[in-house]
Amino acid sequence: MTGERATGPPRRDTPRRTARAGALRRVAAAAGGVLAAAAALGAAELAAGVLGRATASPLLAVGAGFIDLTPMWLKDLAIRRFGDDDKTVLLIGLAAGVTIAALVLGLVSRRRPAWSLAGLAAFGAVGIAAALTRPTARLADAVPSAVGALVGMAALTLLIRSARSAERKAVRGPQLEAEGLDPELPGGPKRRPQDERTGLPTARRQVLLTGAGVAGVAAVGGVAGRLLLRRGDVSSVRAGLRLPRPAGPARPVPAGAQVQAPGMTPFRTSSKDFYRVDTALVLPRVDPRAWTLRIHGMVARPVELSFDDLLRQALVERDITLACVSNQVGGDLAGNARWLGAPLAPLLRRAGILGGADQILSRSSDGMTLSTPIETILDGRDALLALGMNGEPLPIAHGFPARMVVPGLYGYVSATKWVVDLKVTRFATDQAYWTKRGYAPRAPIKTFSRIDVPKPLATVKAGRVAVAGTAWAQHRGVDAVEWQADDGPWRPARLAPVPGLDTWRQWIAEWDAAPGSHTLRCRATDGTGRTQLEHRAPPSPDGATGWHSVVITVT
Ligand SMILES: Nc1nc2c(c(=O)[nH]1)N[C@H]1C(S)=C(S)[C@@H](COP(=O)(O)O)O[C@H]1N2
Ligand SMILES: [Mo]
Repeated sequence: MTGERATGPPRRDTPRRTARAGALRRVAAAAGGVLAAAAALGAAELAAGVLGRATASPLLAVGAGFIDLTPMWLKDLAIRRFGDDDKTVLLIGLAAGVTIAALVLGLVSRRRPAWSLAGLAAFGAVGIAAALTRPTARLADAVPSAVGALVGMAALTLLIRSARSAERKAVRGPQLEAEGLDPELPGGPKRRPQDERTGLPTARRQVLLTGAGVAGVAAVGGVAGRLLLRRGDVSSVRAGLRLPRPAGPARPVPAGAQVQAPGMTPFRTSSKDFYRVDTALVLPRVDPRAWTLRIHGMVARPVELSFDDLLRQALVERDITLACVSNQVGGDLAGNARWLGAPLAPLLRRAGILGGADQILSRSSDGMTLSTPIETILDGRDALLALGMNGEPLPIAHGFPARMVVPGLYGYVSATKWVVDLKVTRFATDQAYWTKRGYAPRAPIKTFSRIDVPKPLATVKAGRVAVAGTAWAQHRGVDAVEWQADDGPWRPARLAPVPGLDTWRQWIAEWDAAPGSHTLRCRATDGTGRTQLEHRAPPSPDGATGWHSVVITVT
């Protein structure tokens, strides 16, 4: 019964109780920092949703800025360690950093509320700077971070105030209550009716209510913002698209293109297994009804193409293997798909290329730029403006509604996803994104071969063992693959047939394996007679070299 304590002797705070109360207050303060930060991010998300600008959401803008500033070695490391999950890892890291900063701000807010408010304002400024320096930024993109910072500051102020008043009451309350006075009535302590003095002390309840309110703002803002951002979703538009039949069908893939060995890589990569490499933290959602491709720069007649115009071109279907410059010796950042698209050469010729131009600087809807030598588009190879992949519209992650595909060049100098702009220019005039970060401006794919089976560190039975793998030298073709066990002689592998020069090529050999530990090696020779380099070089600046080897155990 509360009445009993009210008439008892005034409660004296023991040192232990004081220590416990202090710890509790610090925890509450730290939690307040996290709640205020959550409210800030939730409000910012809502503002981004209202604006329909995912790239202006502070976490995503800062993450994207981070990607742009990431040095080469770290980017290669991230791709090597995390592959397609590199962006998830980045976002988790960012969220962890924000949480720690928020805890610190909360703790600081107990003694120095002005500092913690200034801290929130500083985070807002970082968000604004990140959003405004995106290549596709508009002035309005500053709004989400600004709104977030203001809401966060307001939330933190409320939380500090309610905590302070609770602390004051915790000190004065017991004495006043002992005298039968209510410390929490407005206008100072007054006597209050006995029946109201029940339940949780109202001061602490008020802190909890404020905290819950702030958490509510965070959750509602975050969820509503996410829902609003889905307005821009183009999956249903994509699902409703019917692709025209190609005027130029693909050459049939020869029956033996797939070598028969358990665990072997499929000759055609399904779209869902196709590697993905790009800098997009938020996938661009480009509506084909609003999409246009501009061809301009050093041309006689600038061209603007709509998606309907693209569908009306004489489309061709081609099997082409893409490869990433970040692929390491033995790596799997490559995939072979059947692309449907319009040949790029006639489109460029329609615009009329002026003398002196040697580069196509392509640009995506998210502001990425890639440099492609003009001669590789005009020399008769199947350089495509692709809109279909493996019989379907391009998946959103692979460039919907349109991307470039140029056989023989690494992706970063040819395979522009979500492409919206082609500028005819010169290498001396314009530098693309990765060139500014130390990669070569031109990068033909280097001859590559790898052993797919047996897998590294596998254990196999002595006797006849199938050794098989994949080799590529797009647009030059693979003319030979040799393999070697330990330091034995180099022996030719059997090459599988291919539909043309632009896909990878599988190979297989039979090995009479004796018990023990063995090293298998392979190397390919391309259509110009040049053999893959033995020398190990890293992916930057223009693609890795070196012979692939695997160590296995034979029992
Ligand atoms: N818009 C855009 N296009 C891009 C990139 C990018 O970051 N943004 N990355 C390029 C790189 S480095 C590669 S290897 C290929 C990968 O294409 P994929 O993801 O469809 O396999 O896309 C290229 N096109
Ligand atoms: Mo790449």
